[in-house]
Amino acid sequence: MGLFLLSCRHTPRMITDQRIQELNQPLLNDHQFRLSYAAELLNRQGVNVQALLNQIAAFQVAIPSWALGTGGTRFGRYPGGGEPGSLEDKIADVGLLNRLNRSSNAISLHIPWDIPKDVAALKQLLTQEGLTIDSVNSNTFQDQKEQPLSYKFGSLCHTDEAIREQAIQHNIECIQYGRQLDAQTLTVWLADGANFPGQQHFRRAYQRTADSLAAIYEAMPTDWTMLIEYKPYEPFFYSMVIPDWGTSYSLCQAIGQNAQVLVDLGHHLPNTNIEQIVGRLLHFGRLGGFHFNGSMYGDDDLTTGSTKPFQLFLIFNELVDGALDGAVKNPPVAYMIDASHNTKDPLEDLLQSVQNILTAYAKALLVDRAALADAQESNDVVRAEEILKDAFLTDVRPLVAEAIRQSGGALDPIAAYRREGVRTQLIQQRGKLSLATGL
Ligand code: RM4
Ligand code: MN
Ligand code: MN
Repeated sequence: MGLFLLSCRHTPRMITDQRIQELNQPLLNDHQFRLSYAAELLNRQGVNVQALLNQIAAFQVAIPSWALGTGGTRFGRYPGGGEPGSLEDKIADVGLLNRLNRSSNAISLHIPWDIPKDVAALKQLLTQEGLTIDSVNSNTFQDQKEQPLSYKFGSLCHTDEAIREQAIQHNIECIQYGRQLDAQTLTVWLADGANFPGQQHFRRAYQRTADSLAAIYEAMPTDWTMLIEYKPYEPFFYSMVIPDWGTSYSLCQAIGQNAQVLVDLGHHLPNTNIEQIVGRLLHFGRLGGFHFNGSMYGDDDLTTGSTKPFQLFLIFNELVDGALDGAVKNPPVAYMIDASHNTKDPLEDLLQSVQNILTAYAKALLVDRAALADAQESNDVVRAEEILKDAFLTDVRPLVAEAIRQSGGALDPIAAYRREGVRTQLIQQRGKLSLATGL
């Protein structure tokens, strides 16, 4: 009865498994035709197609609770309506995405935007939707109403010990909330930095941050991972305390084995070779997490793979290569989308992102690694590049669609979402003006 009331109070299942099968029906013929062609080509190259499909189907990328509503810029926000007003609504939205694409079975929470209230009911809802909470993210980049001390001049790096302590306690609270919902990862992104030369003592700010992070780490259960995310600029424009992977890495080294670097694709200056950073961190066994998004200039938070699909492929090429290399002792990487949607329907944007991620991953799986290693060893530059291009230019869309279909999802998740008029239904249920917590 409790469950029944819960699903009535919150968004009811708008697309059932059964309905997904019905929506797949008219697409099946064309799909089979395209799939058999793609599979035949791969068979001829000696690829085990079903094993490849299983790998694609197993790949899961978490959805951040803060990306389900409309984002904004400092100039404006254009909400599309029907946004999730509660954590329960957010779970329902991610459940819907996952039913469609079977590849986003976890949610990342941001505290205090998503403080769990009725834990038992939330757990029930998560089970019902087949979801887990993968990570909790602390927020010391905004002052909350009831918060006694301000983070205007920093949090974990602050000159005032009382402010550092408040920020440490907030992170420990995040861990406690996460434990209630069986999460095992704390993600720390610090907005700490300076806007003007001379404002902050670089070495002391670093050391205070390292000490604060060590205190949080001490309070963390031993089976948890702390992910330390870097960002070169924004919200501060002269310097950030953790601006780059080297700083994150050095902090992890100082803190302990369960501290890992988190790479957010938008947190690099233009033209940074991100795939090389990924390779380096894998080599050190310190790549713990990934935030996917699309970036032209900085933390643009656009749809993953929208502008630089080749770069996304090269990144996955490193990840796949690292996973296959027995010499790489990196723990499993936590994958998440970290995006903000100002132009598109957030749910459509997320479906597109997941599709682009799976596509890049599938292409990376197709790289002929033995041939590539051979070309690299013999310095055959042209051949090495052609091997990568060969995989990148393969049309893997029928394979991605088939992997999702075999898991019970939609052959065309965005078409299914539109066909069912999900946004219109959400607006009817939640109203035009409902706003999600988040950025
Ligand atoms: C930051 C960073 C964090 C995210 C916040 C909202 O730029 O990417 O991961 O939690 O934005
Ligand atoms: Mn991020
Ligand atoms: Mn960001």
